[in-house]
Amino acid sequence: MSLERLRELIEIKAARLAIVGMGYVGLPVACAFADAGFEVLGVDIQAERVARVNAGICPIGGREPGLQELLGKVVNAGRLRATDSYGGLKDYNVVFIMVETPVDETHMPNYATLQSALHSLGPVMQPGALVIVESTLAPGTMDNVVRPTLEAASGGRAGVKFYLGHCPERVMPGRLLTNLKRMERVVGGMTPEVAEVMRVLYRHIVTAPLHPTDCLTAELVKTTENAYRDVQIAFANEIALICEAVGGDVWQVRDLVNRSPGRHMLLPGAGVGGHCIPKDPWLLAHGACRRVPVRLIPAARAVNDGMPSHMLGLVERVLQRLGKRLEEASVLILGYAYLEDSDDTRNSPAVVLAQLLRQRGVRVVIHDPYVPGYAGDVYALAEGCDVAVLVTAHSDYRELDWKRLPPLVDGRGVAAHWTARVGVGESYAS
Ligand code: SAJ
Repeated sequence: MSLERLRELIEIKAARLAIVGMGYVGLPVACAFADAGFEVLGVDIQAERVARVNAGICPIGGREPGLQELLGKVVNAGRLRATDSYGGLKDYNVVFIMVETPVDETHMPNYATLQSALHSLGPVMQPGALVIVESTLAPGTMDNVVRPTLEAASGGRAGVKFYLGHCPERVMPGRLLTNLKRMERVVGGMTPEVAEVMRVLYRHIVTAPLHPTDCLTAELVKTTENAYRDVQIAFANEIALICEAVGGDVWQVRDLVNRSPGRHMLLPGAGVGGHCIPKDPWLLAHGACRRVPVRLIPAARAVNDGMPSHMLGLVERVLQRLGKRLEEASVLILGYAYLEDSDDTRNSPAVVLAQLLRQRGVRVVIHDPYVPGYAGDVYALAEGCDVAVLVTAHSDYRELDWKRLPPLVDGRGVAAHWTARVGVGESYAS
């Protein structure tokens, strides 16, 4: 099929769309395109996830406003169905790839899932199909990994047998559908003509501006925007450590700094979690291919990754004042998710802190109103605990009666009554 013909089919919503990966990125996109009027096939290797989608039951956790309703609507309308087989993809004009692209313990990209999807797609792909990768990629991956893998698997060449594009996702747990519709997107095409077809396609579900560009730029934008945020957070954390060391209060310092034009210091905290920020800077650094001395990105990662152990230090100092050794203490962690008002615990600093405490023999009690298994009466859980540590500033915690809790180490500067606070250190007043 020619690109022109594909564009015509897309414009009248007659193009058939397939989405590989029915996770927190793929599922909302599948629902949005189906709701826009396209016939959509979801592909996922997890049979249980496929069954839930076909039953109209949302397979991803968390509070995602509107997603369950939309899924039920489009499945009942027969516009979205799911399968664990790639075989049907020969009938689909556009194939989105939305699978995980993690980094390993040496911070190298792990593209095993991506390559597996490409190897499965290649042999069955419709001639002239447009393949769009939304997964976050190290700069250069589309040209050096995706293209050659798909050419080998399909026996054809990019631009002849298929077309390639990269439109990095910009999802946010808790706001999947809203972000999808309202956030600007970079649509990177292997050629300007492909980028234009992608723009026409995404216009069906995105109301915000769409920015056509090339694949490399799209890879750079996504990894840069998250590396930028990681460095910003690391700066706030380093200022917090300095303030503690010299007896300052980072929360007051931050407030006054941000009154200076053009300053937007972010929030110090107990660490940086989630599915994007801890990973994407490493993808960007990898893309630099050691051609430049990447120093700031690893340094920022080290600062942020060091915050859970800094919190351990604050806990230890409070316990010392109470005359308690770590190994005989009980500590209550407030907030296990990585993000306030979320149930997502991926790469959560609280998980790291709990491990560090347990390694030192501490009895750890965890409360989190959003994470299944950790909700419940926080005051009851606090019984018998020597110290509480606020790691994630869930809205629910802003109403706590702190006097009913043990001495608090406040990891986000939000508690009204605390004994130690990140960016301040110990308070001898309380
Ligand atoms: N964090 C801080 N201080 C801050 C901001 C965040 O310590 O000032 C911590 C959070 O507690 C969390 C981690 O960093 O543990 C990540 O928080 P986040 O607000 O960046 O939320 P994420 O990880 O969901 O990031 C997503 C990203 N979106 C996409 O990748 C599409 C990121 O690019 C967005 O900037 C971010 O949402 C956002 O702005 O909400």
